[in-house]
Amino acid sequence: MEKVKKTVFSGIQPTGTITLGNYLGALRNWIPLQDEYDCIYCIVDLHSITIRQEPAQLRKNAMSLLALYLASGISPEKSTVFVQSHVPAHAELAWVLDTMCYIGELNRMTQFKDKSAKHADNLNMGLMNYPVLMAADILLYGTDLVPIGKDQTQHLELARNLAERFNNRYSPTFVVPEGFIPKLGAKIMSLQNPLAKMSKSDENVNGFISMLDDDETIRRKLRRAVTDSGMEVRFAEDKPAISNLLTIYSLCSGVSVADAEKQFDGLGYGVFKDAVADAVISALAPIRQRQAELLEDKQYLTDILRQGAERAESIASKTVAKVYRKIGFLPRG
Ligand code: ATP
Ligand code: LTN
Repeated sequence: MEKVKKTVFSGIQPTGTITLGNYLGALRNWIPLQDEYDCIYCIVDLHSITIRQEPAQLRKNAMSLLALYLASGISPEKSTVFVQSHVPAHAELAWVLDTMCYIGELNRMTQFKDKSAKHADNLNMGLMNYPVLMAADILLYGTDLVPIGKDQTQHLELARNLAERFNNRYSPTFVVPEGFIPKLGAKIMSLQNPLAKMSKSDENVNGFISMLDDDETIRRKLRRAVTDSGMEVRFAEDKPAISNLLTIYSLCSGVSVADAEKQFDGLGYGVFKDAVADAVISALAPIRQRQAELLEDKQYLTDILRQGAERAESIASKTVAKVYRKIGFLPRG
């Protein structure tokens, strides 16, 4: 049966509080897609345990992330919102895809290389298999479009290759997904090092703005943000720090980068940084307030996850059944 609407799938790990980078590069772009697509938005907790997590904190992070999804504008009426570990099909398909993915392919992944260097004391198989589980997430739902930040393009490419490999080896089964990467904001950089990605696991808290930072903290972090030499507010390759702040300003205020350059012409970095702070605060404060309200009603949140898991499972379990049949596993009868 032809699908009426195309399918979107994306997810974020419940590893701490998400940053302005996650918001501008991913979450924010999920919202408008809800009107045009069948959207499935996942809290990818199976992925998060590739790095050690404290159980009580992990539970808390997952609820907090769900509330942030909703506070940012994800509608549980329009979209399917669920937790990855609630739907066993993710782990099941990941196993099948593991047998079709070469060690060399995973060894080349830059995120794997970065994370193994950072967590040398916990070089577990999950860290290496991470992109295969992500491929399973995407392929289970016949996903057409995957909204992600730039750092995930290599993983998406692997998902496409695994889909094609399965389709060629057996018969057409999986949709080969496309990435959806924003033109501006696909890689928000650290406020302390404009050559490194803003990351929620950065040990220098001044490098990132968390979605739950209060107004003062946001302003302080932006005032402390490193800048480039010179004093013009200009978007340029030799000005990575200012270009990053201009990107943040543009996305949070709605003013284009070109207009912002004109607006701050001759005003210097101090005035500019304060304006960036104002823009970020007005973007994040309402989300933060709404998130706190949502977290008051755990029953409401739990109900959303139960419904989401039911909907997701009804699609995903059919895909696994189809895959098992094509592979040649005996039917249960
Ligand atoms: P961690 O720091 O724990 O490795 P992370 O901050 O990279 O995690 P993820 O959960 O891995 O967060 O990513 C969720 C989504 O946010 C992905 O689509 C990813 O591409 C996007 N993303 C992450 N960091 C940035 C960033 N700095 N700029 C733009 N998008 C980002
Ligand atoms: N690996 C992603 C999170 C993720 C994801 C997905 C994103 C897991 N499964 C499926 C899109 C689609 C990351 O951002 N680190």
